[in-house]
Amino acid sequence: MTQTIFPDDFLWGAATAAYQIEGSPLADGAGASIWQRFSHDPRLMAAKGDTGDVACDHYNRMPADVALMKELGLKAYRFSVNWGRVLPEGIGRVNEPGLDFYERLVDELLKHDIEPLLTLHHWDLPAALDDKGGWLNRDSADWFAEYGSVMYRRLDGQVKKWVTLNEPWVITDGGYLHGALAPGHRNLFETPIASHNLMRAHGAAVRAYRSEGAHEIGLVVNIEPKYPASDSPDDVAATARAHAYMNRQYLDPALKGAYPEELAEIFGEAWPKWSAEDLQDICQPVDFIGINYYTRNVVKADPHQWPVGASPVRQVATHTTTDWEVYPPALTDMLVWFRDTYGDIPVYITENGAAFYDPPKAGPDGIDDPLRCDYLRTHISAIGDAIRQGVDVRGYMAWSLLDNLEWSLGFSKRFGIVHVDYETQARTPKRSARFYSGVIAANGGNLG
Ligand code: GBH
Repeated sequence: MTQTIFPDDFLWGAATAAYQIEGSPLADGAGASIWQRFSHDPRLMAAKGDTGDVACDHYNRMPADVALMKELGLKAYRFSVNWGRVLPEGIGRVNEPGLDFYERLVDELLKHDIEPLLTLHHWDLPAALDDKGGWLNRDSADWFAEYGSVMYRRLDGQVKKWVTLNEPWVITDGGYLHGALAPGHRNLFETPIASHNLMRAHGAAVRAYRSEGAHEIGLVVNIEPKYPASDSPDDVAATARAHAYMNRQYLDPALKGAYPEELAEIFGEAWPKWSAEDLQDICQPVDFIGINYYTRNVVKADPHQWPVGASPVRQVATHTTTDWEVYPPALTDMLVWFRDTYGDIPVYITENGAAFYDPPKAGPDGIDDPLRCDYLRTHISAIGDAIRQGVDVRGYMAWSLLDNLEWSLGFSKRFGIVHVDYETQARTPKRSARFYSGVIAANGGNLG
C-alpha cells in the first residue's frame, strides 16, 4: 500500500445543493423560495428559461442517486435542505411531507454507510420571508434558529455534522450588491446589513444547536486567496481590501468577534456601527469550518472597481469554462493561512471542483474528462501538502456529485463527476468519478 498522509478516517465525499438538483420545488406542500422566483423572472435570470423546476429530478430519484454514491465508494455526502419544504412560510407551520423527504434521504445514506453533512441554508430562502425583508430584517436570525431547531429535533440522532450557512459572501455579493443571484438587489447600503444578519443567523442557529443537538456544527465559507500583482503599495493595499472583503468578512466575526477594519473603508458611509452584543452573538464556538475552494485571484489596484477598488489580473494558465484560473498551490497556502490566523480548528474542504466542457461537447468528451481528473488530483495533493504542514483537514467533498443548475448560469456549466442527460435524466459517471473512486479506495495514497 502506498504511503498516504490522509488520516484513516478522512471523510471523502461529494456535495450538492437542494435547488440545484432536486426539482419539484413546490411538491408536497413546499413553499416557494427566492430562487424559484428569480429563475422564473427573465429580467433577473441570466440563463433565461433554465430553472430548478426539474433540474436533476433528484427529489424523485433520491434512492437511485444514493445507490450511485455507494457504487462510487463515497464515504460522505454533503447536501442542503430547502427550508421552504420544511416550513412553507419559513416559520410557524411544519410541512411533514417535506421533512419526510430529508428523513428518507438520511435513512438511505446511513443504510449505505454514507455520512450525511447537512447544510441548513444554501441560498434558497423561503419567498414568504423575503416578503418580510429577507436577510435585511433583523428577525431573520430568529427565523433561522427556529428552522434550525425543527431540523435538529428531527434529525440530530442521525446527522452528526451540521452546517449553518453556505457561503454568506456569495449570498450578499451576488444577491444584494451585484444582483446576479437571488434576490437580485443592487444596493451598497443593504449589503452589509444582509451580511450582518446572516452572521447573526449563523450565531443564533449555533446557540440553538447547543441546546437541541449533541454533535457538530460549523459554517461554510468560500475562500479565494488574493496575491498582489506587484509589490507597489497600491496593489498591496488593494489586495488586502479584496482579501478582507471576500475571505475575512465572515470568518473574522464568526471566529474572532470583530469585522476587518478594511470593510469600513470599502463600504464608506454604507458601513453601520455594529453593537458589541451583536458581535458576541455572532462569535459562537463552532466545531469545524467548511471551506469551499475553487480558484485564486492576482489583484491590482483599480479605483474604478466599485466598491473594493481592486480588480483581478488574468494569468496565463488553464482556466475552467467559468473562466476561473486553475491554481492548486493556493489551496495549500489558504489552509496554512487559515490555521495561522484562526487557530487549530478542524477544517473540511466542503466544495472543490471545476466546470469543463460546455454542452456541445457534453457527449463522449464531457464524460471523458481528463481536465477534471487533473483538477481533482492536483487539488487533493495540495490538501495533502497542508496536512503535512500540520493543518487539521478532516475531509474533502468534490463539487459536484452531479451536473446541475449552476444558479444564474443555468445548465450550461457542468461541474459534475457524474454526467446528467437532462432529456432522459440518465446518470453516467465521468472518467473523473472513476478516478475519484480510486483515490478514495487508496485513501489518497495514489496521487503520484
Ligand atoms: C459555489 O460557489 C456554490 O456553493 C455552489 O452552489 C456552486 O454551484 C459552485 O460553487 C460552483 O460555482 O471570477 O476568478 O474571480 C462558488 C463561489 C465565488 C467561486 C466567486 C468563484 C469567482 C472567481 N464562487 N468566484 S473569479
